Amino acid sequence: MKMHLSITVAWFVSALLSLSKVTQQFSEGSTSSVEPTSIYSQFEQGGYEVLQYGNFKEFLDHKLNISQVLASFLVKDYTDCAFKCLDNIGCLSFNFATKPAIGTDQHSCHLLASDRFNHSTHLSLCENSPCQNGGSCRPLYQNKSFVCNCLGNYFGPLCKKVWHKINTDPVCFGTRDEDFGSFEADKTGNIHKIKLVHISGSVNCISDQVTSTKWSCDLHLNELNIHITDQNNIPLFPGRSAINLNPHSFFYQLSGFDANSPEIVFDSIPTPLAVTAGQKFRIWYGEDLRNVTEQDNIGKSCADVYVVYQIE
Ligand SMILES: [Ca+2]
Ligand SMILES: [Ca+2]
Repeated sequence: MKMHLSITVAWFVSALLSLSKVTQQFSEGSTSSVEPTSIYSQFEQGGYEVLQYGNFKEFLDHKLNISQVLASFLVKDYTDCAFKCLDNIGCLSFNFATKPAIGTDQHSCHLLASDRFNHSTHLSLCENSPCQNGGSCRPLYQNKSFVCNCLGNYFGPLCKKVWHKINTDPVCFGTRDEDFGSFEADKTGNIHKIKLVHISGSVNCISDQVTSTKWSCDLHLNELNIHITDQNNIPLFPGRSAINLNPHSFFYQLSGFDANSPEIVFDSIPTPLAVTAGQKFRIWYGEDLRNVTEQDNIGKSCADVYVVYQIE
């Protein structure tokens, strides 16, 4: 008696990446509690790079009795049959003979238009909608994981964390004569990230500027000069270490940000900052805080303040 494997694959085509004229096609596998086997092929088609994926679940010693055979082949091995299925858009499963056909060293491969699950469910790394708060999920078949593309102020691996805006009116700060901006915590908690989102205006540490900046100075385009302090002007973000690097004028570098970044984020906070509702904070231009060469400064910038409370 001839023994068969019934190999089931359910798949569909999704995900178009229009950037750089790259198209990706994914096929997704059938439902199973068993770790499926992944297979993919990559080729050029009409100037596009095409990537096809299938997740296969084997049922040993079993032939799926489906009358609609899409195509039949003699193939070298199981993998060849899987690729034939991948290449056939109607193929949802296949029967593969475990022993070679009589008189040959090749195996029978039948592509099928259905599967043992009636393709009513599909196994996808994104099937259970792991991304929260409206985030979209993109499967990464090669390492059996996924990434979430989060909406709005949500972030984190599952879009569960949220940037929380704590100011109502824009917080504006000048560059000289103690012209700091003020905001206050809207609830009690531990802040472990804070970001400033630029709304309007510009600041500079020289009056004859060539380039206006949101957070710094014409002469320091790769640096920032913004400091968040408490009411006693004790620097909190980026904190003491940045100031110690440049005790003269309080310019500092922040990885990933520069003088004209749309927003700046302080997230390397060694200890979360415990705050109480109503506690007041200040945003300073560094030269104004330090009282050094501030009389030639010009401008004013306005920002929104977002934080992540640790309880979220
Ligand atoms: Ca100055
Ligand atoms: Ca000052």
